Amino acid sequence: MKQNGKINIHGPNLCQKMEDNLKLLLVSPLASKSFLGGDFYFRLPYLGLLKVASLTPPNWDVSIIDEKVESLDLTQGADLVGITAMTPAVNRAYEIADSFRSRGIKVIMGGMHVSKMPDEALRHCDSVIIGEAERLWDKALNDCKRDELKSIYRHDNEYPSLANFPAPNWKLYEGKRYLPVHFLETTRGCPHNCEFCSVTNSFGGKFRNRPVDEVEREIQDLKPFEGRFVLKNVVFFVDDNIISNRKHTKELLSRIIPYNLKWTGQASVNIAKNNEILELCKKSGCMGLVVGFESLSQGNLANMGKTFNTPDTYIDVVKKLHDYGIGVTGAFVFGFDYDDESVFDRTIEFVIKAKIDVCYFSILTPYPGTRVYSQMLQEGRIIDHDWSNYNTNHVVFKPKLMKPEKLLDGFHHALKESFSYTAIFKRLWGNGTYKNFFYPMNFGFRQTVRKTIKNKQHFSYEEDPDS
Ligand code: B12
Ligand code: SF4
Repeated sequence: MKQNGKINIHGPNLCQKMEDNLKLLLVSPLASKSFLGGDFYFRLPYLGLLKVASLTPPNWDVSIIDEKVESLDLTQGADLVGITAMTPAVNRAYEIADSFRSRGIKVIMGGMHVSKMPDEALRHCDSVIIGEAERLWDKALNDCKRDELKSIYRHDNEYPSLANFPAPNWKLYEGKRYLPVHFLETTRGCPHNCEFCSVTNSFGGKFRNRPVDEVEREIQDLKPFEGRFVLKNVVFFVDDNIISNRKHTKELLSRIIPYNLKWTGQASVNIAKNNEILELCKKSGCMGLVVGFESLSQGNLANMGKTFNTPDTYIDVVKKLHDYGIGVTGAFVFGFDYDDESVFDRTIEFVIKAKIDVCYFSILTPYPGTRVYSQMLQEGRIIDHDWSNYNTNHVVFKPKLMKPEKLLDGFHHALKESFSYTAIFKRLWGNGTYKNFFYPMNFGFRQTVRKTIKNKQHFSYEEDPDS
């Protein structure tokens, strides 16, 4: 029973309310210490909650609040609250869950972190959806209406097919002041299971592709952004590797050529070996790709299980992509077991020499569910258990070949040097890639870098006298 928009906690259960529409509030909490958390240049829309909204039956009125772009009123009424959370946002997610539950409102949580730590999450919410919402969410909503919510919903030893699901409704994000980009997904899963990555343990070890017809229909229905944006029809393919299944990729890229998109996505270094795909990328409007170089050390790459990456060929990979007008966001991680203090200068030198369009540096972070997490727990190397610091710009573990402070300082040094004005111009000058995309992106990163360094982490771990 609603009174002045607030829920009366002693009111009828949801089953009795079924004649009215029910109110579902979906929340994406802010990871305030995250490099890509609330910063203006990285106000990107969250596809996961749009997918959950699209799976919700029409007798629910759905709204989404993303704390990155708007504030959340914790006193508002709702019949059910759904909260997502990556690890660095989960503490805030728990605060929000506690607050709604204290007023008798049921809370369901989903997403990467709680899927790995359901027992922890159940201390703050009524129910956890483990893994993908598809084929679980409708069951949970039905149970909720009958007041029979289970604590855990999970898939039985399988991952759902990605066919025949409704497209996200982007109207839910209208007026939210996001950067003008639509997120779109064509694949889930990855067989490589790199030691630091959450993808294989969350989405499985096989690439699952969405039917190309459905992706094309989704693209057809996207409305270009209004306003004074230079690029109005930008799509980010969130797939971890746009060339996961070459046949699917070729068909998809051929089909999207007529839609005049400008798109970005992520790909493995192997894309440089496939001229046909590179040509299709160019023709279909690819502005740039995030490429996971990860490390310049073969030892690190062997440890993490990414042996198809060979540092000797990295410069040629970048050059090849540039030949097709495709910019390269080079992703590197610092703090692996073979990294000593020389890794930072070597990487700075490399990104300038290779003319990487944007440098995306991270500090190795042991996310729950990953191999590196189990290994570090077992070796007693984790020094910080505060999830809000698991944001790839804090050091939460003891590196093998340097002190945690040195890893942090080196990371800041690499960011500062790679985003100095001189370095930005040296990296971008003459690349032939989209200037009106990569210059603003670099200046945006530069500002975020300065903020990250200013809000520097302070260490409070105790030094082990034997180490
Ligand atoms: C696009 C992307 C981004 C974008 C956009 C983020 C966003 N808010 O969407 C940007 C670049 C901003 C970004 C930032 C970061 N990211 Co990111 N990102 C991704 C990426 C590549 C795709 C996300 C996506 O859209 N997936 C597709 C959707 C449909 O899946 P989903 O979100 O998981 O949602 C499904 C289920 O999880 C579930 N679900 C999710 N939420 C909920 C909620 C409810 C109520 C229910 C019922 C179900 C449910 O249902 C959905 C449909 O099945 C993933 C990798 C991946 N493959 O997922 C990494 C990934 C999620 N990111 C990761 C990380 C670490 C980060 C950063 C910390 C990096 C950084 N250096 O700062 C920041 C954190 C930002 C923040 N929280 O504020 C990690 C997360 C690990 C973890 N344990 O949390 C991932 C998995 C990458 C990895 N390789 O490990 N990221
Ligand atoms: S880092 Fe890339 S290749 Fe490795 S498991 Fe994650 S998605 Fe797959």
